[in-house]
Amino acid sequence: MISVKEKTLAAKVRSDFPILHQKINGKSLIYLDSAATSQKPLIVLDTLRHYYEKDNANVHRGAHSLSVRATEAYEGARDKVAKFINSQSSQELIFTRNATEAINLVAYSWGLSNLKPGDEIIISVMEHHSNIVPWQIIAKKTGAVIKYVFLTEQEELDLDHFQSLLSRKTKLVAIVHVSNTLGCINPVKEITSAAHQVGAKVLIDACQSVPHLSIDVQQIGCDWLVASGHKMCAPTGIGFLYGKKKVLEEMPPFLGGGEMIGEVFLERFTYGKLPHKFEAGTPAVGEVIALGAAVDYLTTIGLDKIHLYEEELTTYLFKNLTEIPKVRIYGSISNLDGKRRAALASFNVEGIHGSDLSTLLDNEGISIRSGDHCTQPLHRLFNASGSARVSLYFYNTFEEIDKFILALKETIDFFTEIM
Ligand code: C6P
Repeated sequence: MISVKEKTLAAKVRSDFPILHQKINGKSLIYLDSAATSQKPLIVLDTLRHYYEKDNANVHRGAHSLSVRATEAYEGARDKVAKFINSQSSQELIFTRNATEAINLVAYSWGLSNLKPGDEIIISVMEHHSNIVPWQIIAKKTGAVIKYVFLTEQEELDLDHFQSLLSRKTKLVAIVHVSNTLGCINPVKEITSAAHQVGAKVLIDACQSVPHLSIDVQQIGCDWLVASGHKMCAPTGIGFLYGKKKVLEEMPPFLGGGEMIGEVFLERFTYGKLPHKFEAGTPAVGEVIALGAAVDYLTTIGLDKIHLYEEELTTYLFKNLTEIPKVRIYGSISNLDGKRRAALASFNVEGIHGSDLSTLLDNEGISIRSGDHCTQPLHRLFNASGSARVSLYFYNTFEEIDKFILALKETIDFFTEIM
């Protein structure tokens, strides 16, 4: 099935992604691993190259022309990203290496100076290790206690359980917006408002939502939101932390060094204003500017258009995947209209290891992920050491899904024969 809509979006954008037009093991590449990292459009690659060819200089440091140009482009990118998530001000947007570093920034800066023994941190069992391990480290250092929100029988976030965990002891709720393994879209606005009612702060891990959904931090109301550029068409090595201005102002710096200071004396220092207070050292200037180009690119296509198209792809993927015997999909499959499911499916096939599946599909030019997707506690709940995962983006086509489904069926048949 090739939809008419496919001709107007995937077909239109595919020429923007040179990497997609190559053979892998003699077959046309079908890239179904965008949740791990997305591919990059030409405009992003060109922006990076242009920066290093024409504008390369350190930022905020020199009065010479190149430094002025680099600084303007760097701060211009901050404005673009801030606008992209509807932040009130660019001062609320801190560049980090990735989402992981952004969560660690909040954990070490806010967590260490605000949490005390007996305080509670609520996270969920579906969190990525990046939103578990930093809190375990901080809980150990401060004596705070971690409470985990469990899943419903439908394998979605159990909101009743979440409500029951909330109390005046809750100081922080840190929740993933879109699970990278279950694919569910969690109701972050409602979660934020419930957490605020007991006086807790809220951090949203938006790594898997910012690339696919229109995000409005003011509407969500969260105190912090984190994402990685490499999942949203930008290069690796760049991510961001959004924080409410008042909350960021009250937090001490995370790293010390150049850029983040006001004045330095032999015995003490003062720190600079937002956002620079949290950006110690020379930043990833080219990557930031390229992230700005990625945001322009996504905005020009339109996040609503991307989301609608991905909903259709997701519905089509699930319709086909659920018909294959022996396939166990993780996460709710009762919302197949795509509305509460992101464009990914983690699954296991009875009797076949996920990494064998991935290797055999790679022989057909199809890239899917296998492993624990950095959600070991979640996989443990399912008694699985890992799973295979297909994840889509707006450059994927219905035809690619057809080829993946066919190759998967053939792989299962092959294993059934030799077993
Ligand atoms: N998930 C995946 O294949 P970093 O590594 O900092 O860019 O992103 C960490 C991260 C945090 N939260 C969620 C929900 C994520 O999905 C990820 C990255 C990749 O699913 C790599 S494990």
